[in-house]
Amino acid sequence: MSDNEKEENIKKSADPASLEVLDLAEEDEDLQSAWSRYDDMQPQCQFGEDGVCCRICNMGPCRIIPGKSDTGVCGATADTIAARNLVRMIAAGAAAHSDHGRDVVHTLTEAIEGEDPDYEVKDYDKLKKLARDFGVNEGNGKKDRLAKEVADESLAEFGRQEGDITLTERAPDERYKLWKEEGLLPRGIDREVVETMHRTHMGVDTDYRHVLKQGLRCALSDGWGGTMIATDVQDVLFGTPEPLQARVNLGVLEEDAVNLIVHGHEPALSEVFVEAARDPELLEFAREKGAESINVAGICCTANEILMRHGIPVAGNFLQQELAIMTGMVELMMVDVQCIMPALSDTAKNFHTDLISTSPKAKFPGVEHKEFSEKNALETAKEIVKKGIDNFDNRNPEKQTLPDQKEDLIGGFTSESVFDFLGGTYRSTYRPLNDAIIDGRLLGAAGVVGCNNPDTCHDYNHTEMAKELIKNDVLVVSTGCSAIADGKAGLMKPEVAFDLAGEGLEEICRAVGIPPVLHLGSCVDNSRILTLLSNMVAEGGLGDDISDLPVAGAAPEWMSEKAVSIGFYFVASGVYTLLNKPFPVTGSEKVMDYLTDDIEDLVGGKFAFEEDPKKAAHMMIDHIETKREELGLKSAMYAKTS
Ligand code: BF8
Ligand code: SF4
Repeated sequence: MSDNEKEENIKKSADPASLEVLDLAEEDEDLQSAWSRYDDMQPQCQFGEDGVCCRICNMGPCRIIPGKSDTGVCGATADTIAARNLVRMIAAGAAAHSDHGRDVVHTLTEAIEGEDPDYEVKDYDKLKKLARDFGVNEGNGKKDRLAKEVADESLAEFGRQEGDITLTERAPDERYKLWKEEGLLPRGIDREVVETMHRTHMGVDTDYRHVLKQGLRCALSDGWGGTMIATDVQDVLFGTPEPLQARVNLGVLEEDAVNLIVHGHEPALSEVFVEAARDPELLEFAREKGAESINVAGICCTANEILMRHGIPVAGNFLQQELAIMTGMVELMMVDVQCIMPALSDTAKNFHTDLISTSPKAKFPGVEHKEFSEKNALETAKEIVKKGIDNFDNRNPEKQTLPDQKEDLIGGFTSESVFDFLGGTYRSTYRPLNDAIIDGRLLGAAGVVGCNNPDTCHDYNHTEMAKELIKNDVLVVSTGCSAIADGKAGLMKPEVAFDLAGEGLEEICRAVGIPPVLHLGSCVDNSRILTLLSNMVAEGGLGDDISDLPVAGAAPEWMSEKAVSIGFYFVASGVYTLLNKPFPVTGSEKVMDYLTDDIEDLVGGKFAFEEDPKKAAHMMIDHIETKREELGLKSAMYAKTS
């Protein structure tokens, strides 16, 4: 590969391990990657990018060309078309998270009824807390009775026809009141998704503001509904994470071990997969095959789930899924749902890797399917592990590339555990966090979350934004692929605060031993951030609503429809939310204005778009400072750095 080509690759990823594999991959003309396919896709369709292409009925497809075809055949304007397309993205994102949540509730139900022998309630305290939130009387009954009632209540949230979903009551009173007054309180999750699809059918809801308002309500049913249920019930079933140490990046793959990768989102199978990989008989089988051990590592949010609860190493984030296979070191990759590139099938054919799909909801052409059922989870997991071990001696030494890079991190923070730390061991309290913000030691807090996208240098926006924020005494919490990016960049080690954090944040990290960037989990764990924000308001001294808090959110490399739903539920909860690239609605000035301006009058949060991560961080910092001023807080204790 020429120096020029290497130079070009540097623009593709900020992660040296990824570049090492990418450089080699580009020398092999049989190999493609998301980056090469992205290049092949240029120029991308401008109508699609602007959101002014409509194909929801067969009079179309219609596309808006100002001065030529200003409306679709039915008369729909660019505003209507862009708004409809966008809220359909929200509905799909909300559906993905919430269907995940529903499956977890099913697992809980079956576990209690004895149908899923491999699962049990691991966190009884969390169960009791959830029971209180659902108004289930704890009584002095048995754990199983309580779990059954909580599971029934959780399931009812999906289909509730009238009245709002229960967990919205976790929001501050002011926020709940606002949602109620504005007609934004979400009813059952399924109902909001279905109604969004109905309203965006040909010839139904065409006032763009009205359409977008339904988008906000639908997103709220995700954030405070399906997503929150997913997190909480996973904690009940698999245990609430506690801070722990782990490692991240492709270098976690091991030369002498059978490397098995779990990729996707739902932890039900990966939890038992981890257990299966520790089975003495399977370890013995691995040794017979010439391996020293069995190494399970994760990709994407499944990785975050088992990292948070077991310290299982993370091989990489979204754009590293193909690269992991290209190392030639992976015996087997097991996938379930969401963010799985169909291209994996072709990539795997070039290597010895066995690719196995497991979800009844997702099959991939050319990929072996081994359907997972909670009823025989451990058995299925063992079969898959065995298959991976059996593949160990098929490794081709000529096709191996093992980057060294692996970084230590502390993960496993939750809205509960962070502040057990900050608040001392006696009771969980947000007082020290709020006080640190009030006295100006901390400027505020930011959630930086979301995907990778080959349209942006991989990991660069996440890590540069996080660095700029911590330098200015903004505590960063992170989830999803953003958290993996920060972990790889070493930002989740407590000692990094000494070099990179501002003085105030450094003092806090030093005193309590936390990193300046906190790993809060997977994408459904964005609900932990909603809880955290509500708890900050409840602790007092920082206003009465989430929109009063000196905080901001960002998804600086966003890609998926889930990210659209997440962005909307944060804005609908009152959070200023920054994305690198706008939603595909730029063909409608009115929709753009609504999202970046008018929406603030409705919900107190709004969107902003900026591609440069440093500039974007400063927009977030400016917003945080405005909120500080509005609250009458002292100026920051330490000077701002630009
Ligand atoms: O749910 S951050 S690329 S892996 S969508 Fe996907 Fe985006 Fe990663 Fe997790 Ni979330
Ligand atoms: Fe065209 Fe209207 Fe049909 Fe959309 S709904 S495809 S704009 S005719």
